Amino acid sequence: MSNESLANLLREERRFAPPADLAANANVTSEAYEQAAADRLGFWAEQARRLSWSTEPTETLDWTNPPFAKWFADGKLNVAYNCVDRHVEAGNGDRVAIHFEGEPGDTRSITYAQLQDEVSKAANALIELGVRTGDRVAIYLPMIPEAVISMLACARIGAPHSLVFGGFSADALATRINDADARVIITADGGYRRGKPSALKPAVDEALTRPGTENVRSVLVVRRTGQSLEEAGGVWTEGRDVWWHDVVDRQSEQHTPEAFDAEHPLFILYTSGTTGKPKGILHTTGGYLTQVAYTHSAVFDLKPETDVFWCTADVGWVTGHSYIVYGPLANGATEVLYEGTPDTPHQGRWWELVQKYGVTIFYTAPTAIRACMKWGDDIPAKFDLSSLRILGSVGEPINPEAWIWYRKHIGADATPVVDTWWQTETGGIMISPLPGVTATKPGSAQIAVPGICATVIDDEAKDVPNGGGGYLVLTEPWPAMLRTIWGDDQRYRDTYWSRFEGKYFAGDGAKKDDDGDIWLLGRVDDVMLVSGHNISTTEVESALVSHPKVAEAAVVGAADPQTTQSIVAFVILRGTANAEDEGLVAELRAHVAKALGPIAKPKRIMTVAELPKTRSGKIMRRLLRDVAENRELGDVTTLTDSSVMDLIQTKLPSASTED
Ligand code: 6R9
Repeated sequence: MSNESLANLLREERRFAPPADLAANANVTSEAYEQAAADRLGFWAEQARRLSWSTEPTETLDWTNPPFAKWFADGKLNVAYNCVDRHVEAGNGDRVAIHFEGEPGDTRSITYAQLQDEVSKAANALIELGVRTGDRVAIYLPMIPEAVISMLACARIGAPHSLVFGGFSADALATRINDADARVIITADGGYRRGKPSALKPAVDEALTRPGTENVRSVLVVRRTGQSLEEAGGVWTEGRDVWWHDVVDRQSEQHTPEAFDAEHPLFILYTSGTTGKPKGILHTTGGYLTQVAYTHSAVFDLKPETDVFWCTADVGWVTGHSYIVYGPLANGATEVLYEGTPDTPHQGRWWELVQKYGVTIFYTAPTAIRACMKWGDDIPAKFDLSSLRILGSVGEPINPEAWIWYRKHIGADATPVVDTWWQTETGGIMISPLPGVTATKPGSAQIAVPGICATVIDDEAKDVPNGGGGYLVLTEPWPAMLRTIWGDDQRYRDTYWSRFEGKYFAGDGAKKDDDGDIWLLGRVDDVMLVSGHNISTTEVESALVSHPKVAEAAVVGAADPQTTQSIVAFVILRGTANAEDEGLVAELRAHVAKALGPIAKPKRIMTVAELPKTRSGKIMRRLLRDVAENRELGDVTTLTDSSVMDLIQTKLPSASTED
């Protein structure tokens, strides 16, 4: 698409109506909004009936002690029973739950009946290792079936899990083990990444030498790569370390799940936050499972008999918890689990897997979509992607250019794209189009899903009118909400509930367009103040990426004596563009000025080869601000690749331009 036609498309605010057949057979119709608006709690009580309870709840929400919510408090259920056993009991034991694809190409398909056996054995093994209801288990695994099995085994015995992403260091692992006071760790010798084995167990060994980790009794180790532990720098500690194949494989396949209170802790998941120690976000059982099951069915229109779902997130992030493990499995879905990176061994690997497994619903992040755009349209074009019927996006604002590319080149210009806004803290999807109902708009997450109350307010906590911008808030409690920060109720209150009385402040900026649809504008900490104007980093980035020579962009505000802040942009060019092209910077500045007005024109633009990102793909603007303000770099430990920053810093003097 030419740049001009894209601009026209956006100017028209073109909407894409739901495909007629999808709308006719959709799981959710527009009535759901009316029903939820008329009786919100009644709506959620009805959604809770999707689950199998051993004691049906009679209470829906207890909000007598805000911000501490209880949902379905007198109900009892077992999460693993809901995600596994009940599907077998319903006669679907032969349905594939997980199509696993290892990075080296090894595969394993696990039916619900097999999953029931595996989860039961792992639960029995954890009990043998002394894990009791309420004990915390840390899970530090690659994307292999044992990660899902371990999570469900923990849920089955009521032991809250704490996943630590396999890319995190020994230090990050130690901090999380310590904070949650974990008793057992489940890990692997390693996993495969970019064509090579990548060790994990040595990081566990190192973490367990740190103070505060003394209560870890056992380390259960999956053999995945078969590498020598000693060569990888680890040690086997007799009496503490045990192999999965020694301990789990010999267990009985029988385990009777016990029902737990709806408010029993299900998991802790740490989010790094910009300052201070990581926050252990606590999620509980009944409300969480209700919302993730409902949203997975409503937002992805899941038909468990025929769909093949694939969420590309890592299980170590909340997206993996809610939309690889708990939502899809509660709904009896068939899904793909892929261990590796999208470009190993070639840049078409994802699309090859879509073709191989006949994936119908695909859920990924904008950063990945932009990477695929950069690699070129011809790559997905080599594969048969005709099975796809719904595409999802999560993790960052998706710029209209990437949205349209995704729909056109992956979705054959026909599949709805659902841009889903939510957070680790919200547990499940909160704002998103519904594929059979909403006419979608490129770049906008649009409206809160039925039963969720979100709005945009100003500094005085007043709703902004259509066309206005401000802070995104949630005005009513929701079933999958975090219950607290593990061990720190006061920090929970202060972080989320103190900025605006009685409202949950998500930390994101947003605007409402003329139709009242919500557009996310990034973290408010990232909003720039230029000569008295608030300018969103997201909007300037989106304008830059709409230029045909730009693949990706990150924008920050740098302190400026004249204008308070000035806009500094870091851009990655598309394959054919030349970084030394003198005219390009001027062209890009003019392009932004045309799209957003002269005030939003970046003062400096630097071309770079890579951008600093967290391991879940979010741009670390804090580090770019350090560069733009010539400061020493702050904490780089959550960066995927710290050499990126060296590269960017060396580029600094030559590539900048002043007004
Ligand atoms: C699920 C997840 C949460 C933050 C959130 C926001 C950003 C996520 C988004 C989005 C715009 C979307 N975010 N989805 N921004 N549009 N569709 O990503 O959780 O890792 O906790 O991050 O991600 O800034 O506040 P988490």
